[in-house]
Amino acid sequence: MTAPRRRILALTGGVGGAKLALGLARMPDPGALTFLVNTGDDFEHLGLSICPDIDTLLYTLADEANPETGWGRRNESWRCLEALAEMGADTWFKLGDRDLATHLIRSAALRAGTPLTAVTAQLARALNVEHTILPMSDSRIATIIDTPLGELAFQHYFVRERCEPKVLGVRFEGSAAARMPEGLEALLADPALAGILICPSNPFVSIDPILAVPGLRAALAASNAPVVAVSPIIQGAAIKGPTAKMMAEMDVPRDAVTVARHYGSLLDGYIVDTSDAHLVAEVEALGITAVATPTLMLTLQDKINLAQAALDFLTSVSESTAS
Ligand code: FO1
Repeated sequence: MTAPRRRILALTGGVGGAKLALGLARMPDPGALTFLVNTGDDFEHLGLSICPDIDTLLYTLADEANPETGWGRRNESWRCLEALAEMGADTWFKLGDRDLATHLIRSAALRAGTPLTAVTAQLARALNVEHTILPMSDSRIATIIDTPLGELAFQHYFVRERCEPKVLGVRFEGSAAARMPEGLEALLADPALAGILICPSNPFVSIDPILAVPGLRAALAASNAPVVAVSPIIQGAAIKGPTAKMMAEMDVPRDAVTVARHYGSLLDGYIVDTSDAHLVAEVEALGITAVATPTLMLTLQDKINLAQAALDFLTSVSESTAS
């Protein structure tokens, strides 16, 4: 009898998370990967249902992502956006012509009553993505950012206002009534699940919305598989996006330790960048096993190396908790 395929669950949102996701998928022996993806960024725009983090991951894994931006599709054209501008419509959110195909397919399917999980699986098949992409919920959850301008829906804060307003608070509208996606509980109970990885995504607006789905954080913590996070902060700065700016606005120290403290007891292990190796002891003082390894992902090989290091670390954390 052959052994069941090793399974890994990775929580991700945004471009930083998708980089590690690609590294995992391109390892020589990735096993069966499931990505649990933030949908708090989703919104309705020009009548279309847009799921930016799902699409960033789909396109990245399909080798379809725009290499300059990390979001949207490669070989893109912008004729529709140009026509929208000529007709005086909103163009602050840039939808390319090829990207529009995804939004049209998704919007029609959702309108016909197909759950987001099923539409996402359909899009993954269409783009030849073999790994499983699970939205964090089939229910609608919207990340709302409280700012001096008032409450802003996530894309209005992130893209339209370019993350400039000070963040006074974050809430996840609809999360109290949301349910975990089908299949997640079975995965968490599967003995073949070797580990749970939290990608170096923004903890406050990419990972927290996932953990806010009722029962989800507790289910991850209760799983026999170890939970390991990769720090999105290197030497006090985020590689991309507003993580460090948000930390300054929240008045918390802008370093990798703060992120480990934020995830707290959920974590069995934590990975910091080699340049932050001096923080390992501080993380371990929180009761979390920590390791330092290169986490900056500039090339595909960097991504694969970090994925391999994360899986090796998951194995060693799992062996030390079992002994
Ligand atoms: N990000 C931008 O900064 N500007 C855009 O115009 C923009 C358009 C866009 C279209 C489709 C899509 O799937 C993503 C898009 N993003 C854009 C990225 C996205 O809004 C953010 O990176 C995420 O929501 C943050 O994780």
